[in-house]
Amino acid sequence: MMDVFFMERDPYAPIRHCYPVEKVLYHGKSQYQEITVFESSHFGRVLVLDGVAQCDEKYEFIYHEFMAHVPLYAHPNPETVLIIGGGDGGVLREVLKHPEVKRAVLVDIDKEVIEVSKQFLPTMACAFDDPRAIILNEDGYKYIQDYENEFDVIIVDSTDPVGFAHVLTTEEFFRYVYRALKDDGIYVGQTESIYYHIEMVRRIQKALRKVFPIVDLYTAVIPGYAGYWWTISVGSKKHQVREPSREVNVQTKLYSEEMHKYAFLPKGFYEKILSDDYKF
Ligand code: AG3
Repeated sequence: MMDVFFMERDPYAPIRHCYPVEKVLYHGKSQYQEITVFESSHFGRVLVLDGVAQCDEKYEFIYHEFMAHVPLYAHPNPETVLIIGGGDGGVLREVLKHPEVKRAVLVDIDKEVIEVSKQFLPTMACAFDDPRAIILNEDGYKYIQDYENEFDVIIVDSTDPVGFAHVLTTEEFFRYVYRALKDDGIYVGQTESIYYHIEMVRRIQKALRKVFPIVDLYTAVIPGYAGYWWTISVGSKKHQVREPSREVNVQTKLYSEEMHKYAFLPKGFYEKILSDDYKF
């Protein structure tokens, strides 16, 4: 038997992950990107967009739990949540675990990612039919420009900031996010790894600091993403974000009150790595 591997193409990482492929379940091209789902022995099913692994069945819970529960627990009463991207449904599943959430709008530009996820990644794409979910296939950058004082939490679960996702990490976009949030709203977005993508982390953090009074950075170790030590950036209008503001009671595998606090970088180290002079 021949061993078949998939080599991913993270555009910025100096290394490429190779996944053993048992079976390709889907491969197609949408209007926006190439979409692949394959089965891999250790990881289960892996979703790949334009050659970059987005999530795998084994470890997706780490990323999705931290993307959703950190802002939702930092907020005292998150009723209205906007997810930009997130077409696999993983963040939506976690967001809707909060009974406080009355409405979760998911805006993913690519309908086919949602369709493929529903068909091949049912453990992630399991909340699309929740009556509180509103699913739109629109450009998130344009969508957000129509809203003011609307959302308690905005989560940007995008692909890497290259190509059409780049605009979702710019100061202009963060100004729209700020306006679309209520006056105590919280934004989070995935912002790449500390080791391999530090220049991107710095650029995005600087842009956020021009817009939000409270900016922070937390991390989670994601085995499927090159660089592993993955960052999530926060912009908050009013609330501190380093600790949950309510009792943690949703069912999770890794997220907890303790892990929420642990996820944030010590303040001294955080400031140090944001300086352009700091080299690993
Ligand atoms: N979205 C962010 C994935 C980033 C992966 N980047 C990389 N491996 N270079 C994930 C979507 C999951 N809902």
